[in-house]
Amino acid sequence: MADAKEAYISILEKKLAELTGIEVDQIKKNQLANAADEARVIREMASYVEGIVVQQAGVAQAGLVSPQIAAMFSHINAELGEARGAHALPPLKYDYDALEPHALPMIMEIHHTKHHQGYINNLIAATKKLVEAEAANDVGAMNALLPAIKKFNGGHLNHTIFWTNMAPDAGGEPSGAVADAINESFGSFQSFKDKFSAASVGVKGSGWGWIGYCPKNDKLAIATCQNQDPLQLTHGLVPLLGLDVWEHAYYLQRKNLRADYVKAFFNVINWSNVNERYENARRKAAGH
Ligand code: MN3
Repeated sequence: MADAKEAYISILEKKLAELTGIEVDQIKKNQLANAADEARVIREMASYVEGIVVQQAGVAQAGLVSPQIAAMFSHINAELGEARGAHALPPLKYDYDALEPHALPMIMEIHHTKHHQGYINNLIAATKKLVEAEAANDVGAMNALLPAIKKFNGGHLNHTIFWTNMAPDAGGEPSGAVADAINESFGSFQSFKDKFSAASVGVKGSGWGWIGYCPKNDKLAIATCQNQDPLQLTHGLVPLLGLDVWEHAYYLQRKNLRADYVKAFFNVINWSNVNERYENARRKAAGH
């Protein structure tokens, strides 16, 4: 079993060298440096959570605890039906090799089972600390957890949406209500594609490109978020389509060429999922 896996990896490495023209050792070195940096950030946030000391402080009063905390758990609940603290890795609806050649199976597997799972593990730890802080009525500790919950809850929600936004034998142009909304909001599909691609390629450092639905004006908008900041909390838009532009999503296959990765994403967009999300968001905004 281990031998088969090694052989498989070595074939992938050869393919990678052919595709990119770069020696696998160099790719590995760069990738390891990126992964180490990401791991360091996550470790720092995890020890930040561990370091929050819950005390018997003042009694929690309404309006003092950030409403963003409850909002984030309600968004997770709406997406996955998960109660606060009971979070698990949602299985993909396709195999890890199903999105080839647009995403390497190795990237899909690591991204799903290591990165996404990592956010879930840390979210559970942060939630435990939150329960402890609530029991002690420690408003300071509750609010101190906000950045950690934002990162890990956002990481869980963003990836969950992202996996459903892709499918094998997908891509092309949208149809249904969301196609009309795209034409209305951006002029044409091509104009939307250009704007979404430019915004996603242009995210500084790690983050996400999104199309969201604005319940206030009943229109679509393109927005970007840093790190794992959730779209709804940051911009007030309901997420319909998200693109992960963290290097862990593409580096192994495309090195630093984020624009190529964004271009390839259009071949796997699951427009029927995006349309379903659009119709649900609209229904909810209309109050039925
Ligand atoms: Mn990711």
